[in-house]
Amino acid sequence: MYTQSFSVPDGSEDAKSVGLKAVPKALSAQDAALQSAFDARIDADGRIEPREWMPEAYRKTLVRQISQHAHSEIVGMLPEANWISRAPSLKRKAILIAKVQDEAGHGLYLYSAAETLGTSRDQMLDGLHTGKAKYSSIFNYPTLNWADVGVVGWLVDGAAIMNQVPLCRCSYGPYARAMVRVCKEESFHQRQGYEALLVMMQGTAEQKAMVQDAVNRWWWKCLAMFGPPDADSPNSAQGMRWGIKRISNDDLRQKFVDATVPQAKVLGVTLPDPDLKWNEARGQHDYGQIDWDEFWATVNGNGPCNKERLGARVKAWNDGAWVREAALAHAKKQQVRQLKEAA
Ligand code: FAQ
Repeated sequence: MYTQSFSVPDGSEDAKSVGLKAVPKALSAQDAALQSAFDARIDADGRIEPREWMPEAYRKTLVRQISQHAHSEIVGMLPEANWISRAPSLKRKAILIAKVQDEAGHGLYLYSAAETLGTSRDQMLDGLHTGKAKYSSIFNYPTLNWADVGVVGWLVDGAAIMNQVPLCRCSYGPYARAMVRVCKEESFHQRQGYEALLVMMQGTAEQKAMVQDAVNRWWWKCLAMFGPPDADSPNSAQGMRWGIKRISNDDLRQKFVDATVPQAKVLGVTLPDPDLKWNEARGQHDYGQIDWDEFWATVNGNGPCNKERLGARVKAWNDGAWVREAALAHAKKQQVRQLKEAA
């Protein structure tokens, strides 16, 4: 019977229906040479550039991760943009406008980086708008008051930086280069959030309570942002092998906890975890259990704001149709004019 598996074409419906694993196609001599040159570059910690040969699975993984990252930046504008009109002063309004604008810029660099892999922006946006593509779980929670805006800056941007600094060393050149600028801007975002909270913590008892309440609501969601535990992370091993991911989900989460505990102390807030304590032997903090059921429910579309967020993005896309049509009509008109002038 084992011979049957060898005669089943790669990935065919027949194979799937009887539960057989697809048999990888043998590489041609030319592909084998390209593959070993690629592997050697990865092993030497080199960069892969858009026009160079790369395995299809590497390309696919990058499109998945970079487009999801871009979608996160774009959807991530929504919870904060809600507060632009309600920011407590002109200064805070100007800072928040700049931050939200930066997130839009990050989304655009990242879509451009993903486009170098041969996937169009329309394809990526279609994935977002039809709910097929993921974006970060964290943006499916509401920003209930002004303290939430500070906490998003401090903790959400703080977690984003922790995850993104290693991506500046990603093996794919355009992604790594985009991340350098993104990280510089995220660093400003994190500081502005922390500073806004420091000011509130010098205010009234009510203001202090607002900050503590916001920290209580966001802390666990930020820990989950780093993705599932390493043992349940299907993409990690290959992502690390390819030099896309440099530090694992759990190791980044631990670094974030260790960096944030002293910041919380300076701020004067408590992190809502009774199990959070310094472990002398490990030289790191122990922390409690993350609610992974809640995380997966949110990732799979059932968080508190998933429908609202996606609805807002689809509406923006539909409302912008006339701008895209006008830009295309203008470009066409210019092309015709240039052709006429050249004739
Ligand atoms: N939310 O096997 P792994 C920001 C999915 S930007 C939703 O571990 P991987 C800036 C994952 O996609 C924040 N889904 O996957 C800002 C995979 O599903 P798939 C975004 C998640 O790729 C701040 C499945 O679970 N940052 O905050 C999440 O090796 C403030 C299994 O997971 C990035 O995207 C999640 N949290 O590792 C903006 C950074 N975690 O695709 C505005 C780049 C996991 O197989 C305001 N991305 N999943 O169907 C990465 O580093 C990685 O993709 C991870 C996931 C670490 C997110």
